[in-house]
Amino acid sequence: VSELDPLCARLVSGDRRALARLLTIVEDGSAPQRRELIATLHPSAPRARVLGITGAPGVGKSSVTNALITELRGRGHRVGVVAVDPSSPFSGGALLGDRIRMQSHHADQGVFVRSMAARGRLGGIAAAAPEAVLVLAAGGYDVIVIETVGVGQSEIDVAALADTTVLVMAPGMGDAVQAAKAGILEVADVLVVNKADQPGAGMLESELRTMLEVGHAILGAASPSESDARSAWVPPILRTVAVRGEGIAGLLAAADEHERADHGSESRELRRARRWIEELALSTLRTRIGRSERLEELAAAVAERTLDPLRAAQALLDGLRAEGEGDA
Ligand SMILES: Nc1nc2c(ncn2[C@@H]2O[C@H](COP(=O)(O)OP(=O)(O)OP(=O)(O)O)[C@@H](O)[C@H]2O)c(=O)[nH]1
Ligand SMILES: [Mg+2]
Repeated sequence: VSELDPLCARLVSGDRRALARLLTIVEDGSAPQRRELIATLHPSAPRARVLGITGAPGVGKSSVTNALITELRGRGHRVGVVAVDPSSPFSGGALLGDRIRMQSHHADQGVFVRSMAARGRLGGIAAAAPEAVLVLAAGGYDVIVIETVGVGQSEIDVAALADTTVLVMAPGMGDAVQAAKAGILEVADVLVVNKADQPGAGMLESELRTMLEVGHAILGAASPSESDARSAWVPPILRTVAVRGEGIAGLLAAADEHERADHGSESRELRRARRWIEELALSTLRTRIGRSERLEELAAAVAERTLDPLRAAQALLDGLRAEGEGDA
């Protein structure tokens, strides 16, 4: 009998130490119990609402999250927070999450904050985050906030998972231009100009407004099918002073509205499931390719031009398929 069943039972009954241990299994994607854990929790875990909070370093994501927790607790929700650190290979000690934890919700049993390393496992946050959401939901947390720092892939991954993605910016950091360049603006459902008590908030807001208009025009023309569901939704731009809780009720109201409005041709749940399977399959493939000795042989042949790269890739895939199953 596995040690997992009692742990899962404790998780469901609200045991925070069990929750922490199960999240570690998920974070370390290679843990042998992970597959069984997911299989055990998946059929019956409640569906949780997922809010993504993204933005450049220091713009106030944790402060916004902290204020959001207060708001959500006021509505009676139990809130799980996953703070993703894309730069660190280990979640270890005093990272983002701990910074929140040390603030107002330290002693609140209805709040659980966890830091997680994006590079801790293959597939990064795209692979780990949906599993963390599953574990937290099974533990009774019905709203899950995922905070990601930086500008890049991790934000796009989180946007794919979240019901609503909030992009936080702050004046005086050239964020709008950066975000637009990185393609972040198009995955954001709500834009927040935080630190609105600082000079330059108005300028950032109008800069954003312009970029949104331009971006929408280009996006709408370039890929009408993909943007179908989203194109109807125009991301609102809100001002907050997170450290004082100002504008946070409005932010949550905007997220609510987005969730009600986001009626694409297919459900969020379906999109999420597709993406989840895809990511698992891809990381399995990457692992197997990484382990394959065949790659070296094929690379040598391609380098010497005795084999063309298309045939080499085909041979690699054929070889992997023959190697068997059970790595996802
Ligand atoms: N003046 C002002 N300062 C703020 C506001 N929100 C956050 N800050 C400050 O900005 C700094 C960074 O805030 P965090 O919430 O840690 O920002 P973050 O985006 O989570 O930072 P990282 O996780 O390190 O990327 C802190 O010193 C906050 O006190 C605000 O609305 N106004
Ligand atoms: Mg933070």
